[in-house]
Amino acid sequence: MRSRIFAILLALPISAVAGQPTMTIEHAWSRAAIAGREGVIYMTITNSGVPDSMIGVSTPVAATAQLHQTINDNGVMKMRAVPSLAIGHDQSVTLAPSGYHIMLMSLKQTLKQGDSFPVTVTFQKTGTLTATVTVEKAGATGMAPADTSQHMGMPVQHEDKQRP
Ligand SMILES: [Cu+2]
Repeated sequence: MRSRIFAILLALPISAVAGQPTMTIEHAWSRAAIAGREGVIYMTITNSGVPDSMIGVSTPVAATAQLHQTINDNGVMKMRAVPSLAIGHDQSVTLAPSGYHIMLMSLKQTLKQGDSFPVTVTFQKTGTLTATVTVEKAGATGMAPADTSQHMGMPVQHEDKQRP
């Protein structure tokens, strides 16, 4: 009896002892992109547990995945890598165009509209969480039906690429 209880406790991540999962990922989506190029993932993360931080991300479809933030630097949209993203108790954070996003560098495969692939997000306290990403069409904004021309034409630069 004692060993059985012990085994059950071992099988549960600490955050799940209370019952419900405390960190959830919803509406994880990407855009169609070509192998070798860059891709992107957006999602909504909701935290019903203790304050936590997203500290890492990985996916089998890209050599490197990084959390990025798009910033407006005197009218020029730029992207920069950010080491972590804090998500408070009962807080929901949406990674969306023009804000936070997961940047995929050197895609290992072409992402076609309708495809899906896994992404694993690491949180400081909750640990890892894997979600399924759905590939939408190139230029998709994640908002139903929207004019994408403005986003498409926006000059977006990687800050790190401008430095020697
Ligand atoms: Cu980026």
